[in-house]
Amino acid sequence: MELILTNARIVSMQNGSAGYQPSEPMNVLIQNGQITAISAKVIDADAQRIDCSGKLVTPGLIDCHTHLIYAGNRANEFEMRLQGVPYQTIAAQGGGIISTVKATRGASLDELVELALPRLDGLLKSGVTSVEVKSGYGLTLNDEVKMLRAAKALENHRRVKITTTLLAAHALPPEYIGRADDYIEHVCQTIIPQVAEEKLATSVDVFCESVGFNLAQTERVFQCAKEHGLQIKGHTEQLSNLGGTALTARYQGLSADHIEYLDEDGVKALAESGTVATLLPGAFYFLRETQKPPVATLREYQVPMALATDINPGTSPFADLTLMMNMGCTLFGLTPEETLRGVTVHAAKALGFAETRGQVATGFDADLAIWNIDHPADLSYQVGVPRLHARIVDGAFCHD
Ligand code: DI6
Ligand code: FE
Repeated sequence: MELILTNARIVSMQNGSAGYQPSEPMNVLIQNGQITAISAKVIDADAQRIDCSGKLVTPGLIDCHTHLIYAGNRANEFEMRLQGVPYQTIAAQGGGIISTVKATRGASLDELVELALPRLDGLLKSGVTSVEVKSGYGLTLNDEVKMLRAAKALENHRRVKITTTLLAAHALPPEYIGRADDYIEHVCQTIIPQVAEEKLATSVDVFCESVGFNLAQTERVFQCAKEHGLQIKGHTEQLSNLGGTALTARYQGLSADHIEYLDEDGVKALAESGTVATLLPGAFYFLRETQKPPVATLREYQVPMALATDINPGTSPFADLTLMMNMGCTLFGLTPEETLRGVTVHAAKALGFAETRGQVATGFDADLAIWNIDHPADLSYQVGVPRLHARIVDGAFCHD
């Protein structure tokens, strides 16, 4: 399996800002799913040649935070919120995450896959080649396992690389009302060990929030995840400042996500641990939040910022990663260069793939997006105009 791309204007995202500037037309040799040479000279090899005709070639985009697997629909809650009912109130009344839990428990694995495919197709159309998918709408051992298996099964239906995260500590299941600590024990004694043993997820995430789990409960889950060799992620400081981000950093988490309410000490903690700050402007926009993440402070401390869709039925029903790039600029004041880094280099780091994904460079996975645009800022600029020419995943050319 060898492939040569010719006339590719590469936006490599290597070496800081230099990698944001499109190169002169180059040739790219791809062997066994990896980029093995990039050269201005003709590459002499017996391989299939694809003429990119001067199109831009970026790393395949990486959506490093999604809740792609779920059943049900929450358009009714959207209508309630527009009439002034807050998200937290809807959640407290049994709506919110729990309404999706009920629908997801009632769906089979195959149904969950079928329901997720159109959402996944939206992401792929926006140039995505890697997607992180969380559980968190099952909240029993069997239903969490079903969600993680459904997420993995997406790879059998589309050319895409799926990374799975266990989010059993997403919400308190109805059968545990008033017994949150007991549920956390169940997560730690039963769900995490089983998921680790079956290798159904590589990370564990917790919704650390007043409507989720408190700091002590979050720490209990992080400790258990570490003991089972799993990596750590956090939904932290989304609706209030509880200190979940600093806790995630203390456990060398891969990323702390949302972080609208993060303060300077929290930013420092991220900087010290090398944890990625993942910004989720879709949820900020859809909840009509006003507290913005501390972008200037994150820049000051050089914390890598990733950007993701957070696609989910309650707070971010958006299957387009380039739309998030646009929102990252308009709502959070990121530059188009920062947003592209956020869905490539930094998103790769947020998944633990900094050495193999997110750059067009020799030795990296051949996961690429080929675009009908002249400048990478266009990715953050236009919305809804088809620009993707093709994707390449592990060296396989996909015209989808
Ligand atoms: N934060 C969010 O925005 C989503 N989960 C989370 O922890 C919301 C998920 C939902 O409302 O279904
Ligand atoms: Fe989320």
